[in-house]
Amino acid sequence: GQVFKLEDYRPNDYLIPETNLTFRLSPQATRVIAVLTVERRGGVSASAPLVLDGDGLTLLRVEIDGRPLEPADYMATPDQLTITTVPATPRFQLVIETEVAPAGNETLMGLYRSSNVYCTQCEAEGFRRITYFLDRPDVLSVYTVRIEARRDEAPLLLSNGNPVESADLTDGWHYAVWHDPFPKPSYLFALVAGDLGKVTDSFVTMSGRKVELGIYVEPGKEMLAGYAMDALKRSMRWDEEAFGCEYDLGVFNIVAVSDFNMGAMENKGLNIFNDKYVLADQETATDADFANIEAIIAHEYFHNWTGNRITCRDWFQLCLKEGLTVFRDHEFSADQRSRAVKRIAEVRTLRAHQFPEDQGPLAHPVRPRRYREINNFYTATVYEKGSEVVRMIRTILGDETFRAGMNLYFERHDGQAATIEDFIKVFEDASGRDLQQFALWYHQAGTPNLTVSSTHNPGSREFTLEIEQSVPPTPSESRKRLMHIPLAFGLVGADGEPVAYSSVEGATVENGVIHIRKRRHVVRFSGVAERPAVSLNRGFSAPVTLSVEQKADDQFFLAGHDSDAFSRWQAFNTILTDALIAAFRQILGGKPSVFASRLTDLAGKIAGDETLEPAYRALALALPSEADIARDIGKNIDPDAVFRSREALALAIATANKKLFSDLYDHLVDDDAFSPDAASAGRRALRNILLDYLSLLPAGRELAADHFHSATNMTDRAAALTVLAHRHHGSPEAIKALADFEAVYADDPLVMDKWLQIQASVPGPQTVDTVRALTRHSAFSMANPNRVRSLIGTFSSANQTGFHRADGDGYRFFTETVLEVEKRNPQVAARLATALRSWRSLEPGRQAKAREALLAIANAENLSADLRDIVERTLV
Ligand code: B3K
Ligand code: ZN
Repeated sequence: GQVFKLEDYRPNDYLIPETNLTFRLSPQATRVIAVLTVERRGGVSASAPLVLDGDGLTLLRVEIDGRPLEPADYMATPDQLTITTVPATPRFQLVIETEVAPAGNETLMGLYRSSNVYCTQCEAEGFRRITYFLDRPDVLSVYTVRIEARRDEAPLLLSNGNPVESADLTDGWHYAVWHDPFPKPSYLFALVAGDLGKVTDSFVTMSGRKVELGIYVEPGKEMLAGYAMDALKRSMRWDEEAFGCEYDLGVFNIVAVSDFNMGAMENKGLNIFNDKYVLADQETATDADFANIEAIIAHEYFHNWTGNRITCRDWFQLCLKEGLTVFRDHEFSADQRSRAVKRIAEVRTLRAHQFPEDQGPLAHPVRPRRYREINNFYTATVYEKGSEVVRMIRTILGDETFRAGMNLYFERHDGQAATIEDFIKVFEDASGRDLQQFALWYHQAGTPNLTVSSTHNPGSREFTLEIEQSVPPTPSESRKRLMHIPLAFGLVGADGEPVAYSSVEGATVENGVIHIRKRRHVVRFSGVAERPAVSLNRGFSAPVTLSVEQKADDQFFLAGHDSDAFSRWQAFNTILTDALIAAFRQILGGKPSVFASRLTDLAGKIAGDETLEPAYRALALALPSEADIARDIGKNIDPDAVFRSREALALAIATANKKLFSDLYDHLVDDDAFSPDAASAGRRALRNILLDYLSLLPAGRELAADHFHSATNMTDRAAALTVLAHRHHGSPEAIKALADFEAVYADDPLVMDKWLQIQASVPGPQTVDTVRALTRHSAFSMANPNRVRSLIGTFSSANQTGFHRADGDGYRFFTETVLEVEKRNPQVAARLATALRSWRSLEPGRQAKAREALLAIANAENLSADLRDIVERTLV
């Protein structure tokens, strides 16, 4: 396939300032008439051909300025329309008529049908499946859209912008016209038509304009949209307060559909959502679902300014909108909930998804320079690491200067398609700082590592930190340049208070941040009488790994005393990780795993510490996942030994704290009416993790069964079902709970997704058979991305012992399924295939089998560009 390169960027010869679309909707044959105002850019020769993108299109008519084109004047293929003879005038009108079949479109790109609703997905390159166009983000156009449909089939007709008019036509048809005054790239176009239930509300903006808000859902599900609506209004207010961003149209609509390739899409004025991120109540959604809905509603809404008003020049700049918008939604959630808890959760996610990407064959810079398939670059690196990079800019500049830079960004680039260079420049201009070395965070792949050691000299009262940076080689980038790493730190005295120092040399230290810019810094703090404990990378100020020579005593001290909540959590997490790695080695050596009592004691202390938020305590008690442990071990992974080490530690903690955990569990029972707020969710999270521990002890199975049957919300019910299915697999209690759950929720696909997920993640070699059987269950469908991700995605990316079964059967199932999904939906298949990205860190036996599985995919016939790209990069 073709490789697209950043350095090849050049603007197109033509622009399309106005786009008029008419849709005559019908499931098998929808007519699309595009009336485009085309403009030749200044300086471009009149003989330059106009080359429009298409994808599987059937051309019915093409006219310029009212006259049909002669066959000699154009060339049409399904994937391109080239107009070879273009009028000499600088502007002309081009009419293109195409026909598309939404009903047969299982790729879920372009115009398709989801449960009888017409909807679109155009990012990144889906618009070209609707009509021939300059389908690239730097071509901004003002859209007017007329939708015609049968009123009984589609009483509701929506598109971007504001409604202009609507009326009946003959023969039971009707139409509506929408106009979006803001020029936008084609990837932000959207259309929805169908029979949907509506929830309405309104919002008054900071300048006093009233905005009509609508959330559209499957009829009968209106009562499940209340939380999403509330989150939307809070997002709109927050963006005004935090960033001065005001909404700019008279209406804002959200539509929930059940077949969707990702979470949601920020189309101007008409966000389209995976219904999983809209519909919720206590019966059907967990606290994690509520938090995700809040974050994604906010994320898509925030794109209105960071993405839509200011868009990307080309797809290499994807992080310009995505990294920045993730940063904004993280800040929003931090303000709505607990900042410390949110930060810990973010870092856990980053480490679980971005670190393995950055440390494996699919590593790429936050701003890539090459791609074969852009849809494969909607990655944790672009999104999550992209957000961390924006966070570091704020850390370096300080809140106020950062905000000034953002204001400059909105002022300078509103209405433009911008680049990462533009983004960095606004912060350079706002601060007067040189950010060129810092900009390497956008250009260089790989997770930097900092090696740190310390010495204290009581005689000279000098405390010294030696810090050395290295950036590992990544595919096609063997040599790395030195990065600018803002490392937040604290020196903590024996009383837990910050240790004062009189001066520091060896690095710039500002506001508690050491600026690492060279390979090696020897940072000397003078006037330090006693040896302090060092708290490093406070608040996770930089997305790096640390190799610290630190005494275990210091680690225990910081886990109990660090004033930075994140670092305190980190200290305990490091203790747990170290213990787990040691246990893993003991298991491989055939020895029993033993754990220090001060570790299990500390777990108890944290669990019972009433000065800490319950949500924080729950996060601290959550052991590193099997994948986390494997990543930290790094190579030669035997997933079964990892699993056993984790189970052994869980049992040791539970046994040592039996009485405490059980009292706390009883005490945390909540009789109040359900509320999804962060504090209530935190109490449920703590109680549910205690259940997880207690379930390992005698009578744990009965306790979990009780928890399940007495649950009054989905959070508790799903937590108990997980405990039963995972820890007491095959027991009568587990079998009964799974059956009860299925009986109650059989008609609710989103809840049945949880049922599929819980079973797909049951540890052990037998699960591959369960999953195979579940592919034939009526709750499953190969055509629906949510079902596929719940069953196949969970099994392959969240079940280490099942998927990596020693005989390779997990991989065989995976190969077959990925290829089957691919026939319908290449994008979803390519995403699934990334589950094998860390195959080289497995022990040799599994490694060979994983490689065979990847090769089997690579050698399959008619492989899509999406899947080929992932598999070939993974194998390199
Ligand atoms: N911008 C969309 C993602 C589009 C993915 C295309 N393959 C959702 C988001 O990030 O907000
Ligand atoms: Zn986004």
